[in-house]
Amino acid sequence: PQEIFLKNYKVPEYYFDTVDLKFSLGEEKTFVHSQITVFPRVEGASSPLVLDGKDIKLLSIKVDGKELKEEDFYLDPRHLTLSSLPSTRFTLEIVTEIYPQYNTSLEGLYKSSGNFCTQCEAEGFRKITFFQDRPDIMAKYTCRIEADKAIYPVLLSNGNLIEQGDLEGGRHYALWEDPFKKPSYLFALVAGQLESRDDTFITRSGRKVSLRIWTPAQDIPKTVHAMYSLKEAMKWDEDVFGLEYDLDLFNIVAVPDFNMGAMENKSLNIFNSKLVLASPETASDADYAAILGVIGHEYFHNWTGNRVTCRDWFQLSLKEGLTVFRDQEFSSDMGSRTVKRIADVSKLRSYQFPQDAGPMAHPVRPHSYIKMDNFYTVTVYEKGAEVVRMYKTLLGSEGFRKGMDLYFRRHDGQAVTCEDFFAAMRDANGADLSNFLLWYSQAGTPLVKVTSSYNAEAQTYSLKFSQEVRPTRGQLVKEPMFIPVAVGLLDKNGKDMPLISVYHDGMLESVKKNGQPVFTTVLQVKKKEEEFVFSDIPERPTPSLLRGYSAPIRLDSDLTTSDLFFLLSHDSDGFNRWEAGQILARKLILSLVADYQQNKLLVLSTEFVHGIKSILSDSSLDKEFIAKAITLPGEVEIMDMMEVADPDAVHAVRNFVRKKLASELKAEFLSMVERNRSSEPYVFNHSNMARRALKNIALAYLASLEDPDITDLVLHEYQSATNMTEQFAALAAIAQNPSKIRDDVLADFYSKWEHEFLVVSKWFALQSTSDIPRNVENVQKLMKHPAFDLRNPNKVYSLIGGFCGSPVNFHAKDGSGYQFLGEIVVQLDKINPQVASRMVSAFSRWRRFDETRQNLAKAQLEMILSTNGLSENVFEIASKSLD
Ligand code: HT7
Ligand code: ZN
Repeated sequence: PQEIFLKNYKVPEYYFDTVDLKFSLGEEKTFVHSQITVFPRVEGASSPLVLDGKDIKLLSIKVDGKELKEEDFYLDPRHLTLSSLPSTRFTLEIVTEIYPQYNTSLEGLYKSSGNFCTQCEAEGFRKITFFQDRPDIMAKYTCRIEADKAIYPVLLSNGNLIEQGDLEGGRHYALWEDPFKKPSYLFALVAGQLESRDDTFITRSGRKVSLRIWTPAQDIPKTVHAMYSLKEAMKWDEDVFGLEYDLDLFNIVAVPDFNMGAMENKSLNIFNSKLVLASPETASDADYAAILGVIGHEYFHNWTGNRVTCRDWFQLSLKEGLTVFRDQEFSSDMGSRTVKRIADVSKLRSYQFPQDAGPMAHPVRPHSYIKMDNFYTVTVYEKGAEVVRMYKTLLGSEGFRKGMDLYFRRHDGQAVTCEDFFAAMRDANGADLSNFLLWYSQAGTPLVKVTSSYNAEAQTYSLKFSQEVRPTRGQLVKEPMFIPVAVGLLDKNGKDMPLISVYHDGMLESVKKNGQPVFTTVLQVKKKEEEFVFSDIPERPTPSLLRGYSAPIRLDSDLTTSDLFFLLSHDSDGFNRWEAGQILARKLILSLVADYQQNKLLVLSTEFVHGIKSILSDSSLDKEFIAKAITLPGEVEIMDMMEVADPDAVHAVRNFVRKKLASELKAEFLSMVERNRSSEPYVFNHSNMARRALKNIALAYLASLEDPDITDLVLHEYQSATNMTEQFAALAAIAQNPSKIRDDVLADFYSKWEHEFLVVSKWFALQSTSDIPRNVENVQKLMKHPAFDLRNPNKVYSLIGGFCGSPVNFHAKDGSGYQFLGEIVVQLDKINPQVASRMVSAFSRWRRFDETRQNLAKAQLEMILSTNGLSENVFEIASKSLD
């Protein structure tokens, strides 16, 4: 397979002006007629025009109406190369034949539950017709769709519907025109039996926009929340960024077969049904929150991604990092900012940190790829969002907004790079962002060490920073990064001290804002070693470092256990309050893991139990914050901090701590369940979600006790629940421990919900992630369950992805988990390479484990690589994992 490099980017030799597509959709064959107006970048230059094409049958090519002679084109398995072309603007017509009904890759044009739909990002358009399938080719499109009227009554594409009518033989057509230039990856088509929920949105300039959410008829009642989310997102983008929607129609279509979450095609977003459909009975609070965030995300792409797009796929984070940041901010504004930040940072630590420390480590802007699909990663998305957040931290809200405004002023309608975004931020603020661009090019999580000292005589407080980025694949030497560290100092009563000035680099700099002292200031750490000295500090403070998690780094400070308990109860920065508890929990679990490995008796510190108890009883705290604060760090996060990851020890110790807390605080947890019941109908809002979160975590703690009275209580919660959030939490609590009751309740849940595809996926996930011994056998059985289907990505993610996410069974020392995954990857690769390569990624951290596990995992990777006809997707991940 060929590796593609950022450094080899070349501007296209030809541009496309207009693209007129005609689809004739059929059960056996689909014909695609494409008419493109082409112009050379340099008039008179006679370069060949190389078009991309994959798995499509070429029927004819015409240039300016004349069939091309055989000697003037060359077809290979991936390209169609045209030569002897006119030296000025010309018309190119190409007819292809495709077979969407056999397309199980869910890329290009395919069928989902009998309906036609498309997924063109990143390189799926080339599976529809021959094209320069790259994002810097932007053109205006029309799309005429012709299909059987009874089977496909609804025909949708991008832009405005300008004509429709009936044809002979029971067929009909619709003609769509998109007035905005777009790259091919934003093209979309949908044809099928669908109904819509309709609404309108009036933009702040008074434009009336029709909103339509399309699903099969029976699912329409489940689109209320998606419509609410869309309207909130449209309003938020106007309020916060001054960005209005630009067409008269916005369509969303929900499909059950989709490789990722959703796709931002211009005015025709296509969504995985999981991220559209919700009712209180079938969707949990987490689902409701995810729908809000993803509907927002795809809508926000209309400006960050569509109006201004990427020059090439290496720049993916330009649109994805920025749009994730925007959706995070949107969700924060719709709920609790602190809780959202905690959730986002937890995700970063559990998924992105391990990626950054493993063989798949890559910069936010990768330098090379074999298959672009493999780079839709937590690094590009989540770390990319952290990079955008750092601009805001450094420039302030107003400065950030000025940068965004300039970015749109300069680049509307263009395909640009991460440097263009950086330049807009810098120029709009006249800011010195020196080596900030390293965040785009250097992989790995910086490790920052901080030591502090107080000088009572001089009344100064010093923070000394040192930073290191470990070598990653292909990047052995690293430069120091530009790290914004937001800092506050707490006095002995836990109040924020006023900050006035800081000595740095031999200069005394005021940190005041508008002549007033501040309570948080952002230190710009840029060198390998650097000191900042706060002046006018009358007593030894407790530092609150990296407030709000102001940079995506690992921080190692000299805070003592008592400092951390102090911050846990006093820090005015909610994120750092939570963080103090997490650091304490991580330290505690790691030291117990060492005890466990030496067969020592495990003892839980009473100080820790009291810390948790005081959070539980603090009525001034937000309930969702409490739920987060008493959630122990995940097993992956803990294993990530060990020299050699030991899944069995981490699992045993985390369970021990959970159970011990449950028994010490049983009365508190019981009262939390009691006090947080409600007989009101389900409402999705912060206070109700917070209440349910607290009740559910209390139930989970209690269930770990394996006490028959508690089992009765949990069963009662399960049976009396009127919404999925509480019903599923009770089911999960019961399912923790193997028993007849567990089996019965799981069977009961399935029989209640077997006709709800999305609930069945939850049922699969609950069982696959279970830590019960030898769970691989249950998962193998579930693969044969009539509701399981290897062709449906949601089911694969639930059952196989879920299993890999449960360390104790996936990393079973007998290799059973690895062998199971190895076999599935080979099978799945033949159906859907994108999904198979997501699954194979579970092996990539194999070097973190002991020798026995290493050998077993490595053998599976080698087995996968020796398979005939392996996709490039899986090849790239498996081979880089072995590197
Ligand atoms: N921009 C979208 C990316 C996407 C995608 C990429 C590769 C393969 C399938 C895909 N489906 C959607 C999603 C987003 O908004 O981030
Ligand atoms: Zn996106």
